[in-house]
Amino acid sequence: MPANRLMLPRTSRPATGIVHLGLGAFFRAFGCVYVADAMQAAGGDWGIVGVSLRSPDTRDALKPQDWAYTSVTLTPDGPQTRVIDVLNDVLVAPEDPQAVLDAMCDPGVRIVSLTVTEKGYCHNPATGALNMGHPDILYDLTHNLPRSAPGYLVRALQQRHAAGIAPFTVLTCDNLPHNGALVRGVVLDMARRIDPALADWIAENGRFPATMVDRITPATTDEDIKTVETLTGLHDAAPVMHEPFRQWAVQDDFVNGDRPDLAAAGAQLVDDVAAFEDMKLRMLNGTHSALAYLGYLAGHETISDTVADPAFAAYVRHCWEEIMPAVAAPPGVDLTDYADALFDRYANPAIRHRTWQIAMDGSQKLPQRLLGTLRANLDAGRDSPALCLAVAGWMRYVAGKDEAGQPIDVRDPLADLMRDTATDSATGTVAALLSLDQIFPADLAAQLAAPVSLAAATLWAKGASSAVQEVTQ
Ligand code: CS2
Repeated sequence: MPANRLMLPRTSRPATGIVHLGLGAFFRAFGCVYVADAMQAAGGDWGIVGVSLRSPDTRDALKPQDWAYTSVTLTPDGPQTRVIDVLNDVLVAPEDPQAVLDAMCDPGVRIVSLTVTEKGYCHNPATGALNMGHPDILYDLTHNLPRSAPGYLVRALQQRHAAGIAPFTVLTCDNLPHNGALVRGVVLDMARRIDPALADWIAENGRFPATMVDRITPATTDEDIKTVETLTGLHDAAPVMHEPFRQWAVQDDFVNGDRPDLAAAGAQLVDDVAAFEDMKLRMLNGTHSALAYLGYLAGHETISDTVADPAFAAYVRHCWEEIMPAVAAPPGVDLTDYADALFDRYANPAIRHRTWQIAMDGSQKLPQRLLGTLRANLDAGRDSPALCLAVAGWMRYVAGKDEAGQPIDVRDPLADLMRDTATDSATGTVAALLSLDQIFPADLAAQLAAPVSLAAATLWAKGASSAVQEVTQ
């Protein structure tokens, strides 16, 4: 007999206070859980309307469940389930952009949060500025019904301005450096091109707090859906699977100070997020990407498989030795303890986080994950052979063929360009990819040429497993 569908009897629900753009597994495993905890601890009308910017899948899966879903905490000792019930609706932007703008213009909505991935900000990864060559940005500048996330923010703020409603706080939750300032810059640039008075109003009244978000959340698989059915006896078409760990550092800068009581839910409300952000992007995401490219090339399917290989376990620890001098620890944090905890998180065998998933969109990720650290080390005269090997691993990966000569399914906005730019040789590929100025500023490319070529020569000649061993010797 098929299991019953997950469905909670709901008598009353909190009014909507948040519209979230980019309702993927991560935000449902992270932001929605914090908001649920905050409302449980301290109340408030912070129900969430989720928006999918592309596909209807999440909406279609959650609608028959009245928007409730199961959050599964994957501990090494077994899973724990909990139903999360903070969504009031899910909209699919391309189906009805006006409905999304209407939701964002509801005066009860005081926060618009985002997890739209790095590329969703339509910026130049090397500079952080709005990419004026982006087709969605060009479209959104001349149309009232937008396509891009920055377009939705600007057009909704424009409508609120015209209607005399205060702006919402823009709460970015993506892994970008100085993410608050970055989204503010992109929004102001776009607004200024539409109406300078609108840009002035946003600059004066809008708020764009920076955040550091952290919870490992692999994409949900069909097998996960079956596991949840076995655990709970109920069919949930869109559960989220995640690690026990979570950390949210939020700059406490909201329009009218209006926000859920995130501190009651365990978030850190701070004046300056930069140190948290740098530490997490460089120590976690930097090594995640390093393990993703090199682990994939060595034939490892997940991060836990990768660090179960002693050569990679030694390699990732070596990477942290190179990264730590380039990170200023946030108050009260010991970076060595942080690295040890990261290793345990990566090794959690219950988390099946595919190297292929993390390898996506590297052109948008490399600058904040690896290149900032490399620049800091170069400036200080420190060598970083393990991190240069990570960059070489990314190059080999995006060149599009694995070590057996089989094609790699590279997902990246620059995938075609990178594959066409790469050559058959290590030297040619390194030179060609370093010349992409969307990723590598020219001065950094010049400094990286020699050490990355050295790493690439070993990687191409001997393969990823041997290369990671050699670099740690
Ligand atoms: C990962 C992140 O997919 C990726 O690129 O590095 O999603 C990572 O799992 C999270 O940032 C952890 O908080």
